[in-house]
Amino acid sequence: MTRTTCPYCGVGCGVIATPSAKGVRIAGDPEHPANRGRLCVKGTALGETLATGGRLLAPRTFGQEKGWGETLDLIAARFSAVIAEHGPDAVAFYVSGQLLTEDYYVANKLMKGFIGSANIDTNSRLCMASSVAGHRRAFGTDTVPGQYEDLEQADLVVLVGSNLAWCHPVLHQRLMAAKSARPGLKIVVIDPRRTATCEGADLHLPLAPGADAHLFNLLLAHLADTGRADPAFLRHVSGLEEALTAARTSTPETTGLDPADLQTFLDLWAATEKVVTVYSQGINQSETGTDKVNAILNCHLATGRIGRPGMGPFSVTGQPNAMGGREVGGLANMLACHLEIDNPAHRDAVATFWAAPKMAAKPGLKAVEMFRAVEEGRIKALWVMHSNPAVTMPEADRVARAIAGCDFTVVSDLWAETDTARLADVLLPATGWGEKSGTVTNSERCISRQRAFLPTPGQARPDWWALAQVAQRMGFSGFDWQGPAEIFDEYCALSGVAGALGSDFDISGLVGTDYDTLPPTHWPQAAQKGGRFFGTGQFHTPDRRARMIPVTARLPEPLGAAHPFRLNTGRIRDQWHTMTRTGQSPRLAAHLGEPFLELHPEDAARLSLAAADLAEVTNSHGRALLRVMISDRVAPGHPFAPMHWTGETAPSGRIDALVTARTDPVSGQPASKSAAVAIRPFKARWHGFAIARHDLQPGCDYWAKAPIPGGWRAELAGSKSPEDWALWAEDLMRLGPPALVVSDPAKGLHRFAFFDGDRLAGALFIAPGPVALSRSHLAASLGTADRSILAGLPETSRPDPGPTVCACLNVGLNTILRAIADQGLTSVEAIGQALGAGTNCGSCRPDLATLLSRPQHQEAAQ
Ligand SMILES: Nc1nc2c(c(=O)[nH]1)N[C@H]1C(S)=C(S)[C@@H](COP(=O)(O)OP(=O)(O)OC[C@H]3O[C@@H](n4cnc5c(=O)[nH]c(N)nc54)[C@H](O)[C@@H]3O)O[C@H]1N2
Ligand SMILES: Nc1nc2c(c(=O)[nH]1)N[C@H]1C(S)=C(S)[C@@H](COP(=O)(O)OP(=O)(O)OC[C@H]3O[C@@H](n4cnc5c(=O)[nH]c(N)nc54)[C@H](O)[C@@H]3O)O[C@H]1N2
Ligand code: SF4
Ligand SMILES: [Mo]
Repeated sequence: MTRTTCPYCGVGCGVIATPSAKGVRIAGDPEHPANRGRLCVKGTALGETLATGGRLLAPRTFGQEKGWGETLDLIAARFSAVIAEHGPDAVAFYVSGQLLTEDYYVANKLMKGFIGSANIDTNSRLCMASSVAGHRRAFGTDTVPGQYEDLEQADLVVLVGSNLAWCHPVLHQRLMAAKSARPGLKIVVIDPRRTATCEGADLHLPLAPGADAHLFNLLLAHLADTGRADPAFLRHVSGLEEALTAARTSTPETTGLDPADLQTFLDLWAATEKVVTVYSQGINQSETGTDKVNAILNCHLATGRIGRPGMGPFSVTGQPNAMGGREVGGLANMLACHLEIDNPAHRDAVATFWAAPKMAAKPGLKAVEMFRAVEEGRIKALWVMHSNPAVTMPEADRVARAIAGCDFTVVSDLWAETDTARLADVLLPATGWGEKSGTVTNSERCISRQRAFLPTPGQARPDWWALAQVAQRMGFSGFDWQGPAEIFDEYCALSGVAGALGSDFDISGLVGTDYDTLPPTHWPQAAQKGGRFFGTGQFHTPDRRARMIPVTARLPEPLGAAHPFRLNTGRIRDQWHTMTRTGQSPRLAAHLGEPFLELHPEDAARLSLAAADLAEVTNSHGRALLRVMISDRVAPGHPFAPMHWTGETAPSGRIDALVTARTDPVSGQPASKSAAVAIRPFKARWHGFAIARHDLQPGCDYWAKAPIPGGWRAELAGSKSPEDWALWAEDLMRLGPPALVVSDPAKGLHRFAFFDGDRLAGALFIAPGPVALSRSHLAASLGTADRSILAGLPETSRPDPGPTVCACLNVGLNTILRAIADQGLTSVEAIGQALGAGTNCGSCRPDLATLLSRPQHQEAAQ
């Protein structure tokens, strides 16, 4: 049994992993302070994502497997040659908030201290950059003041631009548990969309997209007008008057909110001292993200509601080591340990500590600029590590073309087939979660160990090792660590240097610590009892005062007639980003198995789109085909689509092809939630659904695939019908001729079943409209001797469970709706008792609450 940390979200839950002959048993660590034994569904399913079949197991150079030595020599030589000819700024690293701190440290040291450029940026630019910039403007450093406990101790928790129930599920469960123990704890959700997080909330404010800074400006003015400003705390703060003057330019109409709801919110916030404002991508991923952050911070600073139990602004981090990356200086405009690249004293101190021959003297290119420089040939050698930018960067098609056109690209990943890996000249096989060791820092500044408990597959190597080897081969010294413990030690020592310069990030007390047994450790260590910042001022600005920032709020650019919809994007409960790991689990794919467009009923009617039709979404730089899901949870004109599908899983569902590359001017963070798009029905001649024992590689206009137990399922559609459906089916299935065929060409209906002996090995269903058959029933037939399959309906003895709601116990929507109706269930607990749903990890409890509150839900065939 090994204690480690979950590799997904920034909650940073402790996991106990126990490998056995049957696979790895995963449990929540009862001793970890973040989760105390809880896990969400993604954490629970970790054991299902550790198979090494299909992994990249050896380095590949221009498509050929090569040894590590030769490959590392090549990388060092190519990077050195580019630097010699074009200077250090002609190379770049694009890294990730999922790297371990030790990997990050090495990448940063190599680029900023030895190559002499700061062209290292991270996917955190797409994620946390606006929070970082907002913190630095207000506090002087990128310091998160609070901790998780504050959500439990507050009397009001405001969740703004955060779908906490789906994206930080264990923290959300902690909040809900606190609320049920103390119903006086109020929760307000501010999100244009009515998300699962709204289920447990007292108030949902469906504000106009991008209007957050207006809302918090109105709040600031209201706080001042109702005498809530705290004169004692304001001695530690400057800029109140200027911030108020700017705030008073915002008007209630700009928020699009019901005036009574708006007033309720203003009064509640004003009257509640213990208030925590949690914010995430609805705030950060915006052209005005930094201003939105400061508009929130202003309200906490004016009232002194910061750094004390149960109060403060709280930017929750997305990735497992987003916070660690910020601490270690992973962004192009930062140095390690909260030191600043623009500050000569900071630069000199780090250069001396590293014995760096060529310290970068200016900030490097931020993600969007970096890929533009790649496109324009200014960057000639690029190393992408632990990220899939060909999918997740805005204007993703353009980014993919830029990477393909780069003179020399290295990609370190677990897989050779990701959309980005396919474009690389050199592929390096990385060790993954469970195979490697290091540390991560979660949203509340808790440093936790990830520990290896699996053998290293093939020739995979940790990311830090590949970086250190290249550094040595480029002739640099100071990269000869024997393992992550030594790197961590060096990093802790560097933080002592930073501490001496006044940085708050000083973990030098951990120098020489027993790395193997390092327990979850909050910093600042000195504040073990409190673990919070700024309760008594002491900001990291020259005058030690926080700065309130005047925010002149701006709404996003109005939409033009050509692209009249504003596309919101984000996450779904059971998938992680580009699904390279979660996408292997049938259990996780059962929740939402296809890219979709959540569209308001009025928009759908206007566009003549019915539920389950395909919509074609376009703008000047992208196109996507998405399954229509009609729902009044989104506002008219403001549809939502998930970010998870890729060239591997649904090539026409890559949503970032449509996302705008416009960025916040301060943070450089792109506005991933507000692309202007046009929508029209996709005129499919035929729709299809397939199941097969083997991976499917359909070649039609639209397809999306997902794993099912013992095989794959795929949704299909095309604008042209093949001449011979039987041949097409054979080509798709690669299982010989079909054993059963049902065909009615006049109606456009064709069904084929393929058997291996008496076992069903594949089936294809073609119809002129969306295929209305029970997906779960068909998936369950794979591998059985069921020859009634082409009827496509569940046998009466086996009612169709419908799409999965509870992924842990595999309970479907129809089963739950029937039980609610038949047994008169009225609470989430009662559903749990009747069906087990929601009783394991609890991630689906908000979804169960939705079903209870909306009994008019139709049974669904999925
Ligand atoms: N299941 C799952 N969990 C994850 C991840 C995952 O891939 N899957 N990824 C992790 C990562 S890296 C991150 S960064 C976090 C992200 O966690 P969140 O930020 O909570 O997730 P998102 O779905 O990106 O967006 C949050 C909400 O912002 C809303 N929004 C859009 N525009 C606006 C606006 O103008 N104002 C306001 N107030 N809200 C708006 C959206 O409707 C959406 O519900 O999740 C982490 N957790
Ligand atoms: N439209 C839209 N786009 C978005 C967002 C959004 O809300 N909307 N959110 C943005 C945000 S907040 C984020 S954080 C990004 C996330 O975007 P990415 O980081 O690009 O997405 P991932 O799928 O997490 O990519 C991680 C890659 O690392 C690989 N990998 C896994 N383990 C290891 C390892 O140990 N070592 C190495 N070297 N590789 C490994 C995985 O196989 C995968 O290919 O997406 C951003 N893009
Ligand atoms: S909430 Fe879920 S995904 Fe996030 S760290 Fe915990 S178990 Fe992992
Ligand atoms: Mo993120």
